[in-house]
This record gives sequence, structure tokens and C-alpha cells, in this order.
Amino acid sequence: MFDALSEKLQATLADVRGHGTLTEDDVKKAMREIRLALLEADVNFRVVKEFTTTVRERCSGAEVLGQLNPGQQVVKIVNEELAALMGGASAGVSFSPRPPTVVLMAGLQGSGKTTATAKLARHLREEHGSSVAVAACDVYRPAAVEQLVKVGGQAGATVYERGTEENPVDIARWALDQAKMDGKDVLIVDTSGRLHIDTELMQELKDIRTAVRPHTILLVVDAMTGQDAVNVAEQFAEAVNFDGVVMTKLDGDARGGAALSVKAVTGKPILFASTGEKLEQFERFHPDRMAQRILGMGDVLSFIEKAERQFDEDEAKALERKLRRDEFTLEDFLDQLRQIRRMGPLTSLLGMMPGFSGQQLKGLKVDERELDRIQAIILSMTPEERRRPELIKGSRRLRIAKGSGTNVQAVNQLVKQFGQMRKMMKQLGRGKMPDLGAIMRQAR
Ligand SMILES: Nc1nc2c(ncn2[C@@H]2O[C@H](COP(=O)(O)OP(=O)(O)O)[C@@H](O)[C@H]2O)c(=O)[nH]1
Ligand SMILES: [Mg+2]
Repeated sequence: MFDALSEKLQATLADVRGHGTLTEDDVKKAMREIRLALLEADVNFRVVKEFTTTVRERCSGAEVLGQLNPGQQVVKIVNEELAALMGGASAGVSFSPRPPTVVLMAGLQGSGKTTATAKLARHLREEHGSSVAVAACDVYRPAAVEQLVKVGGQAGATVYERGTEENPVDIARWALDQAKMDGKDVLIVDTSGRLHIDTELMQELKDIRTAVRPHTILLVVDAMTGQDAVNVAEQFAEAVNFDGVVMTKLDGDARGGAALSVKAVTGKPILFASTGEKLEQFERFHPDRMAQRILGMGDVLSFIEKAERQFDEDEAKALERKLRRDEFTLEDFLDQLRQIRRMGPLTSLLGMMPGFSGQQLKGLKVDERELDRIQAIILSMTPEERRRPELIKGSRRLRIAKGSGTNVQAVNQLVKQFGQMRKMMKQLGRGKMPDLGAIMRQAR
């Protein structure tokens, strides 16, 4: 679901997360990338414009600049605005105080109405313990009635059908009477669709609406059709006001545009998401969870993946061999340092783990400048010196200090620390657990 969009947004935000402080330019660049990602995902361009404007304003305001961890703040803002874009807090179906609650399903042909009718019936039975009936009001295709009889039955709903000879409005009215007599909690009315919106279809929906006075009208929208889906929803909203959207076929290669735009364009929330042909592939739509899923936030898996990508297993094994043979050089050390740093600042890495809040991270200070210094010092050494640090004495020490913009003392300290580290690693190789604290204290 939304894989491409998700990947792009995550990459952009990983970049931002890596920043200790953010300039207006950083924010601008990130917004440009977010804008492109959304447009590529087929999100309505007006929606994209509004979205990026809001996010940029919030990011440029006091909310971000000058804060302790601006990168994380940006991620938080994007997450919140993404959730708001899709409808904020999630809503379910509301029940009528006087049962049966009547739900009218509308939508184009092939959008997934009949399937969604059965899925919703199953959902209401399982989640709310409702007794549910469905009405077969698509009389234009004989197969449509059979289809509802089959899937409605599988969903445990009573199916009210009168073949294809009668008028759909009459069938709907009759079904409502039946539902009342049978003491059903919910009646879901499946209707026919057309390939395109036409006045005939709208009139039929309006007539059924008048006949059964639905408590809720759900518009079924095929996510795969992208912007078309949003246009259809807009036209439905004008003609027959609906209450919420069932977004179907989110399992396909839907780029996300429809799901992200429909609320902003029509003002109606997505209430349910359908993610496959099976009855159970149907769930309440939670904009906040969806936003988090798209951004991959607080996701341990993504954290592990990230780490794994950097520390390729083979490399790790080679390193271990080196450690055991005491062949670990400053060159290797620099390599390790670079790999760690490629993953972003240590605090932001921790910030990706669930359970670490920004508040907790305030106490934890990883001195990035210290890492810069170490890197600069090693880079100022010759390859020979990196392999054999014991060579570093007198004039070499001075040259390295000058080259790295540090001082002799700093070079000394690094060489000493490195020596201790090597010793520790040798112990590790022999299976003894070294006292890290003692080593660090000695080296100071
Ligand atoms: N992959 C996938 N297929 C779906 C989904 N919902 C419906 N379908 C399929 O889409 C086709 C049309 O669905 P149907 O319910 O008959 O649409 P209707 O014409 O609006 O009643 C059928 O083949 C369904 O199995 C979904 O969420 N995912
Ligand atoms: Mg149908």
C-alpha cells in the first residue's frame, strides 16, 4: 500500500532527521521533496499545495527552529498533517437510535459496492454483534443479485432479494419492512452503479434515499483509479450527499492519491478500507495509523533494516576476524565510524525506536563534534600510520594535529584510546568481558 510514496517520504524525513539544526533552506528542500512525492502519488495538486504550505508554516515557525531536535519535530508535523489530511480522528458507522440502522451503498460499477456490502455486514456482526440484513437493489445485472446472495450469505447476513424484475426503489422499501419485521439491527442496501455518473443513476439513488431514509450513505470508491476516484466523489457529493467513503482495492498498486485527497476535496472522511477480495480484508480506516504507516514512524523494523543495510553481514564477519587476530586498524575504526554516522546522528537513531521520547533524549548527549574531531584526526594520518599507530610520535603527531585542526593532546588521546580499544577487543576475542568504564577512564 502506497509503497512508492512511503519510500520517498521516509527518505526525505530520514534526511531531515539527521540534522541537528534546521535552516529555512533545509525545510524548503524537504518540502520540495514532499511536494514531488505527493504529486507522484497522484494526490490532487491543490491538496498538495495546501498541505505543503501548512507544513512549511508550522516548520518555519517557533515550533521547529531553535528547538532541541528540529529534525524530529518536522517528522512529527508531517505525520500530524498527513493524518489531518486523511480525516483526523477515525470515525465508525453511527447507529440509528431506532433500529434498523439503514446504510445505503453508492458508487460506480465495479468500485466494489457488493463486496463492501458483505464485508461491512460481517464487520458489524463481528465488531458490534449486530444482526444484519442486506438488500439486493442492483436489478440491472442478474449476476449482481446472485453475487450478493453468495457473499452476503458468507458474511452471515440475511439477504433480501426479489430477482431483477422489480423496481429497485420498491425492493428497497420492501427490504426495510422485512428488516423491521425480522428485528434486524442493520440493513445495508446494495445498489447498482454505472460506468460513469449519469442523471439516471443519481435519480435512482435519490429515490431509494427517499424510500428508506438511510441513516448513513457510504460512497464506495476504487483507490486504483486515483484522481478519477476523487472527481467521482466530488460529483456524488454534489448530487447525493454522502456521509463517508469506503476506499477499496488499497491492496493493488494504488499510489495513494485517492486516499490522501478525498477528504480534503469532498470534506467526507474515509470510514473503511478494503484491502483484498476476501471478506475479512476490510477494516476501519484510522488516518493517524495510516499516516504513521506511510511514514514508517516508531517502527522498529525500519530501524533494524536501516542498521542492517549499513552493517552488511559479510562485513561484520570480516571485522570480527580482524578483531580476533588483532588486525583492527585505525582505518577500520574510521570505516566503522563512517558507517555509524551514515545512519544519522545517534540521538535521532534512538528517536526512531518506540519508547524513546524526545524528552528522554534530552538527557542523553552524544557529542557529534567529538566524532567529527576523531574523523578529522584519522583522515590526517597516512595509511601507514593508520595501520600502525605506534609510529605516531613527535613530528608526525604535530603534523596530524595541524592537518586536522586539532592539537597534539587530542591526537595523543585518540591514539591512546585506540590502543585501549584494541586491547579490549583482544580480550573480547578471547571471550573475556572487558571493563569498559575502566578503559575509558585510563585513556583520559
Ligand atoms: N483486490 C481487490 N479487489 C476487490 C476489492 N473490493 C472489490 N474487489 C473486486 O472488484 C470487483 C468488483 O467488485 P464488486 O463488489 O462486484 O463491485 P460493484 O460493481 O461496485 O458491486 C470484484 O471482482 C471484486 O472481487 C478490494 O478491496 N481489493
Ligand atoms: Mg455490485
